[in-house]
Amino acid sequence: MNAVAVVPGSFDPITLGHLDVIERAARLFDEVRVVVVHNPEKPGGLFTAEERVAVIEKAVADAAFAGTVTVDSFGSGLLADYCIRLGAIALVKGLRSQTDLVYETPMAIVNEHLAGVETVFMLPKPENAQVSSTLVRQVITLGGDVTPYVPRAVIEAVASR
Ligand code: COD
Repeated sequence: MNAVAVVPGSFDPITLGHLDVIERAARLFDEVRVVVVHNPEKPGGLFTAEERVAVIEKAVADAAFAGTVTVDSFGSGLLADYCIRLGAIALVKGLRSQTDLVYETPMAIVNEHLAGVETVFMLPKPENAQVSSTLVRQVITLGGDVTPYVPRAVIEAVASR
């Protein structure tokens, strides 16, 4: 069996916390599809969906696990349907806090119900536990250095603006 997992997120922008989850998913599954999903609770954004995909592709290519990871974007519709179309058996998500757990639990239950897709939760490494795209966007907008929190591809994308 070719075990395929989906790692969904807003990824605006991808952080070292996200990249760690993607790398660990790539160790567990034969194929990993990272999907930029439009989150209606997070309108606007620093990067467009196309820019986020390009930055993730660059960050993954720079990493050793690039071979089994592909990147896509998904504008509207159910993530469960996307998983069915892809033949994915699992969603992989990061769980940093009780807030994440409260947000993710109903979605995990519904996705299992709609598509038979399991949600695998990964706890962050301690150094990434407080890292969020929201924090990174704030620091970028205010002209600060986000090098400790993001892959080099994000730094390059910010510099090229
Ligand atoms: N370390 C580890 N994990 C992290 C870190 C970190 N530092 N930062 C974020 N994460 C995890 C998050 O907990 C999340 O699991 C994932 O990475 C993505 O995070 P974000 O912030 O980029 O993306 P979100 O939280 O805006 O993405 C939410 C989704 C769009 C994935 C979510 O809303 C979803 O699954 N939507 C599906 C839409 C759908 O089908 N709805 C129907 C009901 S289920």
